[in-house]
Amino acid sequence: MVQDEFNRLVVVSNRLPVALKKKNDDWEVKPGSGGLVTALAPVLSRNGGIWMGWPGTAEEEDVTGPLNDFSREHGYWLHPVILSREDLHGYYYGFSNEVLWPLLHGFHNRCNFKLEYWERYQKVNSMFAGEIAKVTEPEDYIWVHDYHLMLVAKEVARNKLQRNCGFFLHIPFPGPEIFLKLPWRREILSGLLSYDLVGFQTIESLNNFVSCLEYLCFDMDYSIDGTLVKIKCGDYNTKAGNFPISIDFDEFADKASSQEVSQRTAKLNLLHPEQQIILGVDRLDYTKGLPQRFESLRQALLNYPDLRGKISLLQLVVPSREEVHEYRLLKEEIERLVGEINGQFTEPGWIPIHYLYRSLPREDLISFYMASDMALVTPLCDGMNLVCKEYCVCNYHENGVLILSEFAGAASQLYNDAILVNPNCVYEVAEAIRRAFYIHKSERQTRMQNLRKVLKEYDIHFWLDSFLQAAFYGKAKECPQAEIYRYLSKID
Ligand code: GDG
Repeated sequence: MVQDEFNRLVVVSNRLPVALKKKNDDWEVKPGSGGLVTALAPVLSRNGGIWMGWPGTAEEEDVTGPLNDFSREHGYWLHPVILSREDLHGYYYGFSNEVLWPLLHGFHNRCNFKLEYWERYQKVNSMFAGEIAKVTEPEDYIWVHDYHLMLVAKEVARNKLQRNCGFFLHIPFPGPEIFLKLPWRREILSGLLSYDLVGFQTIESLNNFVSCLEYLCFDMDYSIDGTLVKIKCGDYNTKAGNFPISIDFDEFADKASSQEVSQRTAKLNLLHPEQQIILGVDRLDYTKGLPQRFESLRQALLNYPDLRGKISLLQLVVPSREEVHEYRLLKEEIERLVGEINGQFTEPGWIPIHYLYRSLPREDLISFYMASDMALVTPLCDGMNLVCKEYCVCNYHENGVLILSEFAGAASQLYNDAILVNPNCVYEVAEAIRRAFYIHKSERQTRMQNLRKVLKEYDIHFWLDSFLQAAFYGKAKECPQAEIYRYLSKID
């Protein structure tokens, strides 16, 4: 078993997988509910592993006690990395969210390449490496997550620490035409090359990474070894692979069929039995293509008057990065569009867009998934997108349709049975909405059955095993994934 190959698993991410809330003078520690925690927790607790990250609290707060209580109860250790306000400003809001997030999603015009951000990013990555030095041993496996921490392995090596370190990028990696805009492109690439294994969501991101190396490292050499790429670049030797992340199929399917969720779904179904509900669920972010989605709905209602009164978009937007001016502007734009479209089309008894700006309890979210006739998942760029996977897994009645952006990583797995769209083209998305509305019951069922089959086989546990097998045996598990642009690029 691959988990016998290392002593403890040490997961390193920007945030700890818990939410801390102060109640009077006591701290309440609630476990995170994401799929990542569900998959990693059993491996972590097997040998008293560690999860390292920022606890989300102010530097002057001492949260060691409550975190230790949580650790004892759950069988793995939460190790806080304390960040000052200046650290957060430069490393998190600055370099991570104003440089790497837009750049890696292909929005280089939105980047704010401030030198002070870069300096703080290096400092905080070095702090994380310092914490690794304090609490880990050479036999541990260090698994670093996401774009906030690309330099950690390099810093670990700089400290002359022998550690086996892997990295997984949750967001896309762009091609050289975008990545080369970054003033610190060489440093970021050498940071990634310092890991023993670098994992991406899709083959495209993996190829883009290799292409960037080819541009910037003149002595770069690589070979394909089964499912992995072996890379040699100067003194760096590493492996890279594609590992599409997913969700816990059984957990979502069980919740969806629970009595509590069924009751909530039944209530929602009663509200508009004569209408088809189109569901959108997204964090507030410019990568998610929300304005374009609303324009597509407008186009559908203009082009196909037969849909008026028969479809409604139920759009949940989850607040995110509200401190950032750009995100506040996006919220205003979204709310203006919702008002405009509702003003344009609403009739007595029917409203085209139901808009919610908040986070919902997981059970409510699942009942939304179940009560919807189609999901409209149209990001302009997305590493994977778990919402579309959750929608399909919860749809065990197999009567929903998935309309999915070709720019979501998930399209590389779900391309055959989702209706794929280019989210930049409002006419195409409008036509897809009409198509989904009229799609025959039996076709809905076949498509959803196929989607759920893929998701059952390649779930979060598959992802975890595949990554660890690549790390320890040099071989990732086979997981069929299309290179989506090749698939779509048949020119007639
Ligand atoms: C990054 C990458 C990649 C949403 N609303 C509520 C709620 N959610 C949960 C969903 C889902 C998650 O948030 C969103 O995940 P996504 O994958 O769609 O998007 P990002 O947050 O941008 O995640 C992405 C992912 O990392 C994993 O690698 O797929 O590409 O950008 O799980 O269920 N949960 C609750 N209430 C809500 O209102 N409880």
